[in-house]
Amino acid sequence: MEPELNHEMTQTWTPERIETLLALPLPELIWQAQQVHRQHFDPTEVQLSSLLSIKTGGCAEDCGYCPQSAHHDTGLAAGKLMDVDLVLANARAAKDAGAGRFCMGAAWREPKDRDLDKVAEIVAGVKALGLETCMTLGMLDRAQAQRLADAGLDFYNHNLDTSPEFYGEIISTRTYQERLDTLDAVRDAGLQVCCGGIVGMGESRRDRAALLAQLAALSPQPESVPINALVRVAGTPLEHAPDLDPFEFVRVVAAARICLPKSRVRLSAGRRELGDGVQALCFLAGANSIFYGDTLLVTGNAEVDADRALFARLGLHADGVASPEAVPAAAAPRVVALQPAAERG
Ligand code: SAM
Ligand code: DTB
Ligand code: SF4
Repeated sequence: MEPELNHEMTQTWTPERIETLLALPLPELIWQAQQVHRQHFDPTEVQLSSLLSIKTGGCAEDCGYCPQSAHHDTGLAAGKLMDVDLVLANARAAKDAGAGRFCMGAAWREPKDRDLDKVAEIVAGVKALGLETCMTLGMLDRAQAQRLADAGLDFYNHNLDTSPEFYGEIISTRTYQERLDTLDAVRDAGLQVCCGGIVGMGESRRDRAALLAQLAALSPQPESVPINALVRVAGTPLEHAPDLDPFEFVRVVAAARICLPKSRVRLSAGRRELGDGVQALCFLAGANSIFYGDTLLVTGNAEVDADRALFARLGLHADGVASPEAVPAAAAPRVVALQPAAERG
């Protein structure tokens, strides 16, 4: 018997409703997600975003998962805001490898106004290469969000990370409401919103449902929804978080697809560790975006060559590219420059 599909947008996605979805037998859940996915997207098409850390480490916030927090000893040296030329060299390499969007992250609680001059220059340069631009710089006030919009930025990433109830177990230096306020400022400035969370921090299924309910309640819903699997980094408080059942991750992706029907649902951190089989299930469950490139911000990612092989094996193609054969043949390497020790800190 065919399961009933009854997901009118008018119904509110409460945590209870989403928890019921998460508890469905996996074939039912994936079938429902596939039907929603096909209403809005080509199921063989995946959007590729590449990441670059433009200001690494030394962050004042105490996010329990994050290798870049100054509160945790992860052995990561803090750097300064990267020079425009080096950012552009990395953006060019990402474009040559086939990325459509370039996402730049800074380990800041919030940017200082003077930092935004250089950030605006970076946005203009990356856009001029023909890439979509995304920044994730921490909290913004309304004037800062407007400044980024005026600079031509396309997307701002700011994650809710988990449920309001579990949030205080993970972060003490800022509130959930502050995250929501930044998201409001970003949306009101006319920027597109990228907002998601992390699975595998020891939260319950109910917390996962409550996170998705928060994301689904954003109005309009975020254009991009990164679903991260926790990367357990030595020296962080979550170093010993319990193993995440990969099928639970697939369930979260499927439920995200159902309650965020028009959003790009992105397989984000932890994708390499999921392996090819689980990633394939995630694509079947409605994921249609990945972080693409050999590194995330500071930790490793699935390798570009492995992704290209996986896409070819699954018959997937990149956003804007007609077939797997049309993806550029050789991936350009990441451009790295070590900062002299004197400039660190
Ligand atoms: N500082 C800014 C902020 O917190 O919004 C931007 C950068 S921050 C690294 C961006 C996001 O990366 C976090 O919100 C979190 O969802 C994700 N993240 C950080 N460390 C992670 C980890 N170890 N595993 C999975 N996701 C992680
Ligand atoms: C998101 O949701 N995940 C990305 C991006 N947005 C900025 C970051 C993942 C970070 C993983 C750990 C690291 O390399 O720092
Ligand atoms: Fe890491 Fe961002 Fe939290 Fe800073 S605010 S510790 S960079 S997740």
